[in-house]
Amino acid sequence: MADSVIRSLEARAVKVPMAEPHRTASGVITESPLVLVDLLTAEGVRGHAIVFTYTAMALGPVAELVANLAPLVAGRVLAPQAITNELLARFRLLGTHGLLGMALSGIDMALWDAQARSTGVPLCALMGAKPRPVPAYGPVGYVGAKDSARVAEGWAARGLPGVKAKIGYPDVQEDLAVVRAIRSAVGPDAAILVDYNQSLAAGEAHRRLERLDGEGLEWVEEPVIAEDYAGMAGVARSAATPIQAGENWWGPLEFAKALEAGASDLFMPDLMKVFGITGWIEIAALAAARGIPVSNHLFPETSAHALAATPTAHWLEYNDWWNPVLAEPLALADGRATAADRPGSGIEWDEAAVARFAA
Ligand code: SMN
Ligand code: MG
Repeated sequence: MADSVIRSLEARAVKVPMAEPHRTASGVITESPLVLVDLLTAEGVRGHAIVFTYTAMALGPVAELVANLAPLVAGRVLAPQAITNELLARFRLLGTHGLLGMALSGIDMALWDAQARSTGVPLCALMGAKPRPVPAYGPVGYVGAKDSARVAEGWAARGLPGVKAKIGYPDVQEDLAVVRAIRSAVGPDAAILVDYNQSLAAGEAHRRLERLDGEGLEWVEEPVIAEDYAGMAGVARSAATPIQAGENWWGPLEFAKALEAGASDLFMPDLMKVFGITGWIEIAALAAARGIPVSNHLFPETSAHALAATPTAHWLEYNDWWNPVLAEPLALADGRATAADRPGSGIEWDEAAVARFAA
């Protein structure tokens, strides 16, 4: 089969409105600023990917970064892992964390999508796997006990076996009240996960985890600053509840550092921060070697493929924020998410919506 050659790479900026702001202890997401990455091969095959910039302040710069990187990719033979690793090496002096890392990760996801489409297989098949159902949990924002229970009840009514609540209220009593209100709403068998979004100092984290340990939680996520491997490891050692982290670790090397430090019991890479599928594959292998359960952070459509190819796949974080610009969002059935069994990652734009939300 002749090699595919990349013809072009384009970036479009959109702002997708949210039904309601997503509050966390470390800030509020009021809309989804997205860079839509489109790669076209000489054979007319397209690869699509999303970069989520969290704030509109970063939207223009990331879109421009992707556009500025296009000449480094156009004309190249479509070889996702080789291209990503060459681009990472090319930017050693600048450093590949932050906005550049996000742009490179988005390009990587588009490269893998295009390769899967040109091969005529689902993305996970390129990774050696078949689509398979992964248990999914739904998000609950930092909205107090009553509304947290209401939102959790909504996810349970949709058949999801888990919910994740954002906590880190001024007093640990409020954290406990939220957890207990959700438990009353979802019943004894559902999984309750909580997320501090890096909001606690290590000492406070120890104190709060002691109070939470009796609540039967599935995990406590990012209790302290993500880069504080030693602080996180101290909390992980003393807490009975598993510690979860990873959405803010950049690439496989930071997961290796976290592993060496014993920083977390569980891993949850964010495809947009680990250099896409290329980085995820390395992290999945590291986790498999040590038996560390792996979940995703956001990017549900592409993460469903990545998790299908992850030996220690744990939970899929479901999120529907970007569904308005997707022609076929990730489907849920019986509380599980299964990667789209068609060529590529499953990412297809709803072009009318993309035009409507153009930034
Ligand atoms: C989160 C934070 C910010 C935006 C989306 C999601 C959260 C999570 O940390 O784990 O889902
Ligand atoms: Mg989180």
